[in-house]
Amino acid sequence: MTFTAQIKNVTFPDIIYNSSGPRCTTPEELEALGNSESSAIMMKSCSPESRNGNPEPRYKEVELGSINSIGLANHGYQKYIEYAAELKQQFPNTPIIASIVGFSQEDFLLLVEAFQNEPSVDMLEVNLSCPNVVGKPQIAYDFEVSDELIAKIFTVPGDKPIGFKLPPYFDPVHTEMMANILKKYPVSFITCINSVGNTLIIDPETERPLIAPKGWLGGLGGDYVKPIALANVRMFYKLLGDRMTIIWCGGIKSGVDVFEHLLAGASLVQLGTVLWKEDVACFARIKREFYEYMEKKWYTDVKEIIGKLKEL
Ligand code: RRO
Repeated sequence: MTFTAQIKNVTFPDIIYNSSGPRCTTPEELEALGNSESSAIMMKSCSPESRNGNPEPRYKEVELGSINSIGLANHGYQKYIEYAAELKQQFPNTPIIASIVGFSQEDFLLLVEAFQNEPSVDMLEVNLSCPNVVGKPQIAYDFEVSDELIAKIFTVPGDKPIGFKLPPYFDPVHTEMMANILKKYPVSFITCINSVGNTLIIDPETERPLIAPKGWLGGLGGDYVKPIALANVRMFYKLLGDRMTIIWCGGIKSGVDVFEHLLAGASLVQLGTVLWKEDVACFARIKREFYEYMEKKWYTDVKEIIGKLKEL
């Protein structure tokens, strides 16, 4: 069985790892990921300065998924450089990925430069889609601003793969507009999708919303979002699959989910809500289920299924 993946010079020992967000903020959480069957260590999106994030309650689980408004709580990028150096010593064969967010172009450029210069970081995921900072709209919904920012990011020297975490798009015209921007630059990968932003879940017992920040609105993940993520992966695979890796994030909780997303065009997958719910044991379980399903279908290499969704 061959289940590895390659993005530029970065080799992934398997195709399932954590998404930025759940259980990847503290050194202890990052070490637990290194000791798990996650095939990479993705760190929490970081900003130039440390942030406490939004007031509690800011994360809740429900049967079909999760809602969060963490508000980019993180220890500041300098700490994640330190954490990455320590993790690399402990887990030399595991790719370490920095996730970065800025509040201005200058912030993004500072962070890209810092992580490009840090040898223990293998890859950079630039988050253009955080839905939970009050007064800051999701960058990737503004095509002009995104284009200008992405152009600037690729002026920073460095040879580490850079990719972008995108929000869900709900109209193919918008997907195509973003694809046309991404095509202009040496983008190595895109991660589809961030949580579905600004949703509301109500508890009918208490007659209250589940989370407090931002007028009770938060990013939705889990089962709710899987078909949205699938559609985004498929649309971007059709538009960009020949020039960059498509990474799926959004609603995976079983090995069969992984199989479906590979069919749609993803080459790697990230676990979010299920990692929050089950902790790091989810990697071994989902990997085992995926292997079993591949065996049942007589496939031996992920390349046999990536993008191979059959026509109707
Ligand atoms: O920290 C958050 O509230 C958060 C971020 Br940065 C993000 O990109 N996506 C999300 O659902 N939550």
